[in-house]
Amino acid sequence: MVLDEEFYVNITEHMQNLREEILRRNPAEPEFHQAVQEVLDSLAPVIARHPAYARAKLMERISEPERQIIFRVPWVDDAGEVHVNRGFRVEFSSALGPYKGGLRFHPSVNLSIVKFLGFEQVFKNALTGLPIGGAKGGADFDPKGRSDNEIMRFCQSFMTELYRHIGEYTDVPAGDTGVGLREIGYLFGQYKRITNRYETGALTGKGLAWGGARVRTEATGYGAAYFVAEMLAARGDGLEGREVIVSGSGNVAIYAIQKAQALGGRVVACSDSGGYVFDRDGIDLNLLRTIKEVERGRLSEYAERGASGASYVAGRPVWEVPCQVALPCATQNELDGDAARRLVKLGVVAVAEGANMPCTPEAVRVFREANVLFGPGKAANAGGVATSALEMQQNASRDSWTFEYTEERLHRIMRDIHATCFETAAEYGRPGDYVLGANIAGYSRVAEAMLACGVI
Ligand code: NDP
Ligand code: 2IT
Repeated sequence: MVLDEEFYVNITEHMQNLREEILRRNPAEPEFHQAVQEVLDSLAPVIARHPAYARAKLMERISEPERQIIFRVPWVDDAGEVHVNRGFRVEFSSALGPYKGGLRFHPSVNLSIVKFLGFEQVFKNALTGLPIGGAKGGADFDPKGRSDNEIMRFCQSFMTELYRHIGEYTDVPAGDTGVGLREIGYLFGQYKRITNRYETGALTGKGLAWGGARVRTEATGYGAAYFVAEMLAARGDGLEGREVIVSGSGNVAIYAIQKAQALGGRVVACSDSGGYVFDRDGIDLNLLRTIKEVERGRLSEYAERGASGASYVAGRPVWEVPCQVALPCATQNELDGDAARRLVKLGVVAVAEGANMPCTPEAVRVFREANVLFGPGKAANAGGVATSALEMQQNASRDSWTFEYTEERLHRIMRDIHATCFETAAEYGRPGDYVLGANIAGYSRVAEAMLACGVI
């Protein structure tokens, strides 16, 4: 279809007005603005092809959550002191399935953070091709230094409100930063007790003995490593022999390291909020897992107990370590324009976001201009939620799949997501632009479902 210039001018104006309206109606939410802006920047060509999307005001509707829940979470610490935190669940879109997305416990959590994560989740979940809508939640609770009993009481109080909003067909939370197997266990226990239902499909990321699925723990990190391998393969390249750095040392980082190593990469550094470890012999995954997963310790201990090739650099970001592949797997906006320029200078050829929105818009621009392969989070880290959807399938059929079968499903999903983003970018005249490809492909799936269901 040939489009005249006037039509394009109208679309650009429409997008500009929309952006201003979203900023005006959601003041003081910088992370949400950033996530919306990135999607809007990609959509002009798809709206040009489908004017019905604009007439139906789809983007106006998608950027307004279907429901936002904010609640008080009171709890008592081990010393008997009362604390009050704020809980959130933002149910963004049920166009493709029940609301689905993680819960984050971190002191930085606020409405802007939960909304940016929920908004991203809508498109990410659409990209998986599985029947899941988008949501996110959490609390401004800091689990660091808290005892198991304190964590349990907090989770029970959180679920005492949340339970009325979730369910197998309604909204299915999972983990995110600060919420792992332990927390999901306490949350599931309280849900079960209040509802008197053994409803495994109401939460994902559960333990194997109580309705959990194999590979869910590993899925986000494995998926990110698969995604970067796919991007490299599309350029006739691979991870074999490449030096890799990973930020973070939590759930996503640990399994991104494991799979990157399995695919032949040499992972030489990882980090936490205090600094980074550089290990010229390659990160010792067993040691890292012992410190982080078993002992819940700090990364600084790695160098003290690691082999002679390791050093801990306090107070500095990991992005000063030379590498060809970088996997940011910690948190939003952790890699800025300066860090991106440094990485480009040091020889980076591929970046895939294991975390949600870890690269600032300037960093993404720097990578694009330097022709660095860039996999946005909504594609590269979709393996976690995709495997959550596989957990829901197993729960619905009261089945339990093997590790090998589940991992093969995850691998295929990541290959499909890569192909979808790659082909969509090419189709819209921007070959290699995975940001555009992911946004348009995810948006199109949501848009078609919304059109079919009318104005709701
Ligand atoms: P974890 O809580 O397991 O680990 C988070 C890691 O990131 C920790 O090492 C933490 O260090 C580090 N970190 C957090 N904030 C900062 C910061 N400001 N600067 C440097 N390091 C920081 O979380 P996950 O691994 O589950 O999540 C990491 C990212 O991946 C998040 O963006 C999350 O939204 C995203 N994600 C997670 C999925 C999942 O299935 N878990 C799925 C898809 C995306 P410290 O211990 O010092 O705080
Ligand atoms: O950001 C994410 O995709 C997650 N935290 C996982 C969500 C899920 O429902 O598994």
